[in-house]
Amino acid sequence: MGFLQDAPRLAHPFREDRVLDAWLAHVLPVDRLADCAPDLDALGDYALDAYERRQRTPRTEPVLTQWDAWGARVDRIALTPAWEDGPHITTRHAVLAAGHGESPWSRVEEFARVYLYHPASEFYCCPLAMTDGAATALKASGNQALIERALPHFLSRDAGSFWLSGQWMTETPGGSDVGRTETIARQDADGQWRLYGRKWFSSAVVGEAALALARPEGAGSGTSALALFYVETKDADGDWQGITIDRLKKKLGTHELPTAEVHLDGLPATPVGALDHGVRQVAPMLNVTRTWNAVCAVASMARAIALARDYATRRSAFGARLIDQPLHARTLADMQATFEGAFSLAFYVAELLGRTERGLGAAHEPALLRLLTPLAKLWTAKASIGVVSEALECFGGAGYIEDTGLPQLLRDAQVYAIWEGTTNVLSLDMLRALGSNGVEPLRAAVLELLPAEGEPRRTILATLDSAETLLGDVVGDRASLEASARGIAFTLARCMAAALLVRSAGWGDAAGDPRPAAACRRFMARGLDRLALPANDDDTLLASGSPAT
Ligand code: MFK
Repeated sequence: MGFLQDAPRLAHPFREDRVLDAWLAHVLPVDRLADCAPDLDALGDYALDAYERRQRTPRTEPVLTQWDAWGARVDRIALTPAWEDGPHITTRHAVLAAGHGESPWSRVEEFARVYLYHPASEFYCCPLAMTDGAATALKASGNQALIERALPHFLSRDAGSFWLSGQWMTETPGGSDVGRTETIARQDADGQWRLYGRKWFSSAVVGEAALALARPEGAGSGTSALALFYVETKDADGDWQGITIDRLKKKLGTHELPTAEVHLDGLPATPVGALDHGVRQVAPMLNVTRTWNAVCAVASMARAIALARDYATRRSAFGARLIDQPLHARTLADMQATFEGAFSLAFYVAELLGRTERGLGAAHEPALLRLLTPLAKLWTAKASIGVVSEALECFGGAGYIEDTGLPQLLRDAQVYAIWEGTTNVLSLDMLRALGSNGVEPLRAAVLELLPAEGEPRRTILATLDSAETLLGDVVGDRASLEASARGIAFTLARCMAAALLVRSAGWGDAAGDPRPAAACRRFMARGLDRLALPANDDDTLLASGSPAT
């Protein structure tokens, strides 16, 4: 046997993550950190074990069995081992329960757990996110009967009583345009609401409950006429009630996640609130799942970089280890700087969410949270795809080989930019969120984070000014405003991330660690301004696929 390449090894995801470590040390009081550290350490152990197990065992996927041997319709889904583990590991370490405690740090403590667990979860984090979102939306609804019925299950610390919830919105006519929902809600003779229709992407069909949008029979068209319903998927005997599973989706990635197409035929349903404005009622759920999306995107980046960094110390080419080669080191440094910016923004949103939910934030923080949630979601998703793709390249040909487990990272990362709203839909949501306050809440947050003078402050504020000027120029012309939205979104996200990196650089300097300041310098050196041109005729000309005339 000739030369054999050492495989990359994964460092302990909790004990050896300096970025998470520094953030926790600065945003959590000492006693809160001491309380949650054992859970974080255990989730890091779990992730490490799962990674090592994955190197030895072949992947499995969920399997749907629609009929039993005797012809009965059963719609049973066999899950992967990691999914079977999901309820046990997440309730034992209070992943969801942590987020719904009384303290302003609850969300910080929750999302640190999510970050560590996600890369091992095989996307069990997807229905977990929706369960968290459902708990949040039910609390916001004030529907006491549903809160008492569902929340003890959703937030349980015991796998035996834990329930997952879905978020059933997507239908064939409306993925983004949910206002085109065709599912009908009809009251039967006993006054029980029942749902009839087809949900086209159900990522938590194995869940015990769901929040579903439907149009009450006779209601008008469009978004405002939709109602939000709470449903339970099985009856008291454990049989599906008014649900058939048509098939599991074949997807680019997230293969372990049993995404289903389902038919609803008389599924009993309870209105969450008034029988209209269902999207408004489900919005707290969307904003929570979008925060999960951002944290999970960042977790995928962390995993890809950790493997690429380790591999760079084991692989030599042209007489030197990769890590000692200037261009490879620069590539890793760029990935790390992007990751640190994305981490800072995603976790700042978690900080804000915890404070705001408990009414403890500064006056500008609710509007800031509303604005930063779509920005964090859309920008971390795109950053994750870029960083994970670059990480695969760091392995050369091995990065393209299935049984290294690396290609799966890239396939899975692609989903972050699509589900929970595409980059463009989230950019338009940013316009909605800018509302009457514009960029002022973001400017206030940036000013709070930055020292009174210095180059980062000048650059960040000048870039914010440019974004504001462009917004002012296009605000009266809807086409130009929409065409500019993505560029404005990326620019605002980068400004906020840069200000947070300045804060981390200060923490690093105080601790004698020069790396956070280096990440800040590198991030800013890659520029903050991503402003695009206003809409112009070239968009229409170039987007058209018509034959040349
Ligand atoms: C491991 C990773 C974790 C994450 C996993 C999660 C996986 C989940 C898989 C899925 O379910 S993917 C499906 C997700 N689908 C979407 O995200 C839908 C994308 N479309 C949108 O986001 C649209 O913007 C939306 C359907 C929400 C609204 O479009 P419309 O029909 O143009 O609604 P409109 O009239 O602008 O808004 C209706 C109301 O909702 C308004 O309030 P009012 O009634 O008071 O005027 C809006 O202000 C409000 N609203 C909309 N988005 C909001 C919001 N309020 C707060 N926050 C928001 N984000």
